[in-house]
Amino acid sequence: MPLTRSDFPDGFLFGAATAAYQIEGHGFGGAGPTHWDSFAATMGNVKGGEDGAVACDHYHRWQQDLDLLRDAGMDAYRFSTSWARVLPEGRGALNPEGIAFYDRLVDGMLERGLKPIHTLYHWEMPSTLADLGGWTNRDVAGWFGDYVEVIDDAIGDRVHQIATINEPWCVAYLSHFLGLHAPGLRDIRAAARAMHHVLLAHGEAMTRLRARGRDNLGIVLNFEYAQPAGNSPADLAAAATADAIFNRWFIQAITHGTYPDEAMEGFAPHMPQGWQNDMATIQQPLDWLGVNYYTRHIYAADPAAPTWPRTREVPGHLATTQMGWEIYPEGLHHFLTWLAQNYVGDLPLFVTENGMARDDRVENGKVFDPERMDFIQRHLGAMHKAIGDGANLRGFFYWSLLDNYEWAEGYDKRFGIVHVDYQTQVRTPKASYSMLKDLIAK
Ligand code: IFM
Repeated sequence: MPLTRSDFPDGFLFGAATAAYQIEGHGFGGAGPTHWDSFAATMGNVKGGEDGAVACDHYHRWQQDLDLLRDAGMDAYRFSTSWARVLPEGRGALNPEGIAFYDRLVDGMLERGLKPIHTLYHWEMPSTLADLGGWTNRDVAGWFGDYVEVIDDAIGDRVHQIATINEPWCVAYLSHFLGLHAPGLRDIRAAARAMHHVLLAHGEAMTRLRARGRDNLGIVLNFEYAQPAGNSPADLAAAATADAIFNRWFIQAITHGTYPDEAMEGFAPHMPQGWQNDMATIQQPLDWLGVNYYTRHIYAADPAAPTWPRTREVPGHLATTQMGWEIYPEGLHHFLTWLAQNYVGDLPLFVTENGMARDDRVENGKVFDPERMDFIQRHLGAMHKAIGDGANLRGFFYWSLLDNYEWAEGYDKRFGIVHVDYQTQVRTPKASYSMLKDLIAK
């Protein structure tokens, strides 16, 4: 039997998520340039050189988009504010148009009965601060703290829940070690610094928001199941290293004030001086934790690799999404129970992102996406089982409400429960939207 709202505890939140740069249209409303604009303008970084200048034109169509959430019966909406829209130079002068936009947006959510779940940073570092080293510069914690206070002045009285940073692994490792997201660095020293400073900025934001009397504060971490390719000690160690970098680094720092040994094997020589003194700031108590989960990866040892981490990925055999990601709901159950048992105990957890990309087409005015419907049901099954196994899971946000700018993949990959025609900006709710609407109503 497909799961419905009635299978989940009272008060469980159903919602959808988006992020500012991916939907708003960064070219509108006086927003300043970000490192994603320059990354996208650089040959070879983003498919088709596409950027977020227009995206889904949510900046002008936000009322229609909020109506879609309300009409699906959603309880909450996870959105982010763009630092460079609020402060075009990252610091100093405010952009009144940007502040007014977020003010209207939050009021629009409340008018429609949607709880605003606010993410403070979903990846658009203002270019002026990127010029100063962005996440590699220790001062980023203070810059971020100042921005947090400005946006909190504007909307903090009305948001229901606040997340400091979305997916610090992407902010730091994917962007400074693997070079696949802005600023596109492949440098272990930069990566070690970003891995630490992103947490320091989180701690700084938590401290400032607490001092302002805010509660319901958390962070959104992403997790990918790290499966060893075989049973050899070398493959087990390879998977443990990947798990340390991806899954344990951030939560261990926040809850235990330490970094995992397998990751420090590579990063220790490159960490900023005196990093140990920052761990108390990083270890701020959370009110909730956001879990983003999409897939698993399989790791084998790569002893011949000349440099750390000496792991390589091995292809799996499961069905994949348009991103080429294996569909593995068991991993979501694993992380929800593992987090509860090892790191956060009874702390409220939210699945703040989970979803799949599919090559959706509009046919006769409709989009039929049965694979996505199945994906959602299977992952809801994993959440339901995790609750039964003791995880204090309080909500699920589908990624994403709309098809949108999928970063280095451009506009090709469609994650939405609502199709967006980027030529006309026409929105077409997909069959998965109707399925979610039905299951929420029951
Ligand atoms: O689109 C992204 C989002 O910005 C962060 N989490 C993963 C999604 C899919 O790749």
